[in-house]
Amino acid sequence: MTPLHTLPKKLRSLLLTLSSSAVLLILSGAAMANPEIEIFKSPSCGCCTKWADYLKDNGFDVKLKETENLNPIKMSARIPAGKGSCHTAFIDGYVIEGHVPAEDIKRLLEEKPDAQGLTVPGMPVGSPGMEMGARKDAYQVLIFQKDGTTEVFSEH
Ligand SMILES: [Cu+2]
Repeated sequence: MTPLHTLPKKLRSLLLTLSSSAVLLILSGAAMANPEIEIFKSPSCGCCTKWADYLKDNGFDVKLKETENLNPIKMSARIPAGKGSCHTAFIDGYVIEGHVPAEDIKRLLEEKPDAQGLTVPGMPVGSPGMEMGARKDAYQVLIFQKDGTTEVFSEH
């Protein structure tokens, strides 16, 4: 290979420009990588695993954490009383509780509202990971604050 310093000056600066734009491309690729979501579930929870697989299929980088006792995690996540579900997840500083659709998580990450997170209380049949044949119950995604107040984020 020709040593760089023996190349004509113009060609040399062109090569340097090209390599620095390659570095920029790599860096912007990293910024656009799949968002990482950390999901806490009990080892026996099947619908939690189905929701995790659904998120993988929708472009999330899923890190599954299994624990027998989710209570301390739900406490620290400040899930509003009576509005909890089976699994608790964390993404980009937000809490995602229960069977929240991927589109709502993506909207949350885009809009970045001042909030603690999203929850789908209970486990509505027909929500992602809770598929049971053709049955699909209507449900709401709630956005909640640290103080436990909630508002409707979306309806499905
Ligand atoms: Cu569930």
